[in-house]
Amino acid sequence: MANVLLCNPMFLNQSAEEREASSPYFPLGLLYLAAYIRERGHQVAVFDGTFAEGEADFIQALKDMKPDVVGITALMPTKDAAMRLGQIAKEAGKKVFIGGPDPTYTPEDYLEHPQVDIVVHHEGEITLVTLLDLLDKGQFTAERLGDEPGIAFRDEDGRPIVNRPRPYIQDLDSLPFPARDLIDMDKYLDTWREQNGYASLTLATARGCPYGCEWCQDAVYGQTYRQRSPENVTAELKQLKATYEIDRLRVVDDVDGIDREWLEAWAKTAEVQEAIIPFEALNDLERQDIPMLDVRDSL
Ligand code: B12
Ligand code: SF4
Repeated sequence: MANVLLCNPMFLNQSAEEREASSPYFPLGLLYLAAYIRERGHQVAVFDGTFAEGEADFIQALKDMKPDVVGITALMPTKDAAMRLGQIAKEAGKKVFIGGPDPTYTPEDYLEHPQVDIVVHHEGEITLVTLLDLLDKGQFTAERLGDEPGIAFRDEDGRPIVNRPRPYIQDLDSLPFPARDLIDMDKYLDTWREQNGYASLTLATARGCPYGCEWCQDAVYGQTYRQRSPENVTAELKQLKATYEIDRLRVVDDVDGIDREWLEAWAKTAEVQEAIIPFEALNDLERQDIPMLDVRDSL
């Protein structure tokens, strides 16, 4: 089975803007991927730049873990750092995969960087595990990659090929909860507490947005709206309450509060199971009738 190091190239100490925002960004996408590939038998660790000193720590992680594959996530503002880590990994002889919102928008741009072997676009879990399985079976060839949805790669002549997106996962309850045990959660929560007076962590209840605004059309989870069941989300809340000292949740869905029945069912299930944690949504909630409301007003 493959040995994988997943990397978050966001170094807090290199970004004054991020430090000012005082809400260190949990690499939730990487934690979903880590949980998914771990469940399928691959070995995985996360290099989280958030509290690292710098690139020397990444070099050390490569030495300690000796991964076959380095998978890096990227947003527009973290692209340069992602490419630097990719370069270091390539020079150390690793296969380099890159994914996340920005590579999804511009896969060709990422393929212009020779250190990138594969761009994974859109939802990542099934695509990543499929690539790792191909590696394990010795089938990681341009011919085989040509059939694989959800990736962009260079063919044997070095031409960029962007394959069609992979169909989305319909049953989100089938996903394991994010592997939060692979990052230093206490450090995140302490930082939140120090800077904001409360500790908050992120949670996703749904993927996609049905509205399709033009500028956002090719987002990671596309023009779909897939919800976890209220029971599945409540089970995660119970796990979070049992494991961490947290005051709030940040719901990081693409769009919030559009399914009133779902919200009511979630509120009821969480109440029955004594799993309520106040939450705040990222969008400015003006729909003040939503149950378990945004907690900002009450503080
Ligand atoms: C929540 C959120 C925030 C929150 C983060 C809260 C927190 N503390 O965690 C806040 C408000 C802080 C924030 C800030 C910003 N955000 Co924001 N944010 C989001 C949002 C709504 C959800 C992100 C999320 O958690 N997704 C859930 C996880 C599970 O999904 P994921 O990370 O995409 O991972 C999946 C795939 O992408 C893929 N994948 C990801 N990485 C990798 C790596 C590999 C190797 C593989 C194989 C696959 C893979 O697999 C994962 C599982 O399917 C997205 C919209 C969206 N849906 O993408 C915008 C979004 C990511 N944000 C965006 C932007 C621009 C920003 C800011 C730059 C805004 C600003 N000007 O300050 C900052 C940058 C923050 C930073 N640290 O770099 C853009 C990015 C655009 C781009 N081209 O990069 C997005 C896409 C919104 C948009 N539509 O424009 N953001
Ligand atoms: S997430 Fe927001 S911007 Fe994107 S399609 Fe949905 S409503 Fe529009």
